[in-house]
Amino acid sequence: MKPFIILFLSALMTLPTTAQTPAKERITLQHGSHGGKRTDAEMQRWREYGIGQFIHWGVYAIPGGQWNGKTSTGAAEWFRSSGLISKEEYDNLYKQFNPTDFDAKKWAKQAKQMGARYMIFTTKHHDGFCMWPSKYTDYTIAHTPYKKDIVKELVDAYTAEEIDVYLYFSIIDWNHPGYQSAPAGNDKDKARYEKFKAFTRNQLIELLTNYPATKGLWFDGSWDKAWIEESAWVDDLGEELRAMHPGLIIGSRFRADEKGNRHVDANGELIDDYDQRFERNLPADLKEVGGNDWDCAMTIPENQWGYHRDWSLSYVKTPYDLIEMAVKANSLDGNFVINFGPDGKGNIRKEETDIAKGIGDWTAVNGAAIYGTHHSLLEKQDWGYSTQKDSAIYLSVFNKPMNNLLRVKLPKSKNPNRIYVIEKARFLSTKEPAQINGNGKAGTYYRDKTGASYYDLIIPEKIQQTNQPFVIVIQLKEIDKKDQDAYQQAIT
Ligand code: FHN
Repeated sequence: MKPFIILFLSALMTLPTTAQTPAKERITLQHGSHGGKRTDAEMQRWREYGIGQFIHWGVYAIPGGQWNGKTSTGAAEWFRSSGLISKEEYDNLYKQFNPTDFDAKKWAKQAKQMGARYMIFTTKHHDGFCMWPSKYTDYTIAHTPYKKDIVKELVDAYTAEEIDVYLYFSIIDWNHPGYQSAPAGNDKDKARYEKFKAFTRNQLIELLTNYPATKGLWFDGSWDKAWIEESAWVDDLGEELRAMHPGLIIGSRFRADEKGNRHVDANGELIDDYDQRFERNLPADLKEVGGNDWDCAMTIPENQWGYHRDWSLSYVKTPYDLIEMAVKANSLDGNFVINFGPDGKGNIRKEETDIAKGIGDWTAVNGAAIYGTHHSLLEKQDWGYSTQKDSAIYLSVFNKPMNNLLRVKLPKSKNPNRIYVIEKARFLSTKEPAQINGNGKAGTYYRDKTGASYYDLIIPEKIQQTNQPFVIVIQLKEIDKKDQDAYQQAIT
């Protein structure tokens, strides 16, 4: 053998057999994540909401996506940029804003019936129009024919219904002369942007001062490079707001780290209290959630948040669709927020009213599968989603089995000599027990190679025939394998 081949082979033999991945070096950040998950009572309450209501309401509700006989296919709340209305016409719409049908108590009652435990309201969207009488601009509700403080009416009405209120606030403000999307290029622009920053800070302090019942701030439009570059200032502002309003909840859309990362910082850690990346898009599984708290805000039509007169432009979700999404969100440890876009007079459209009612009729019976729950011990199964609260496991069934037998796969015990069995099972709608096929006697359940067991629960005809998703709540028990048959006979 040639000497260089011998050298090469012996070098190969001295190499470690498994490749070592070097530990990722932590980047020192001043303005990244400020710690792990919050454990305080306010955040715990947030985690248990399950379902929320979003309301997008502003002067864009007057055109409702249409102007001079033309219809915008874009989002109605972006109508100022639709090209169908001049900026001047849009910026004068507020002079006609007079929602005489607005009844905050009626909205709050409807949200309560739907099962919303929190509500997020657009105090100011990208157009800069303020639904509260801000003293820092004239572009507010106080200068409309309506005059009354809409934010106050809503905070009071929803709080009275025990629905927590969160204030949506857009960083983008097309009405403020200092607002810029790109970082200032010269001193004049810098000075203008400083004024905009001071204005933004003042408005946020004003909101928390005027509406002390507010539980959190829901930021939007924070993707501009100009805002991202202000990471240190924004971080300080966040700390200031938290100090003045203990327990305040802020999601990941408020600020970036000093490297320009949004939502998660350069070390991959969540910025602020919960992840806001799942807009109109649910995560596929727990892995995607990464152990973080999160919410998903969802529109009823495809991408319309504000009032659009024409809902024929896209698929409109049904209560069934939205209930399924809400249960899925909770099975993955998130909250689900359903958006409403009232019209220019202050009415919630009939389609939304009917949808809210449909969801509410379901949550009134089956809400235990959502509120205060988290992902369950069970793995994801084809019939739907499972959630858990303490020892109760809720099986929410969206794909009904054709043969009236719901096959439920139970988890494998960590102890090889023990197995899980179903101790109790009942339907939430009828409160009747769910029977195990064959009473779970030998031959009527089976175990796979991994040791997981499967049971068939009998779906009675009257439940099978409804066109609604249904819920079975089960309690599991771990027993010695050798006792399984005797145990299953005992619970009949
Ligand atoms: O541009 C907005 C949009 O109009 C709407 O307000 C949504 C709600 O989350 N946020 C922005 C898009 O992400």
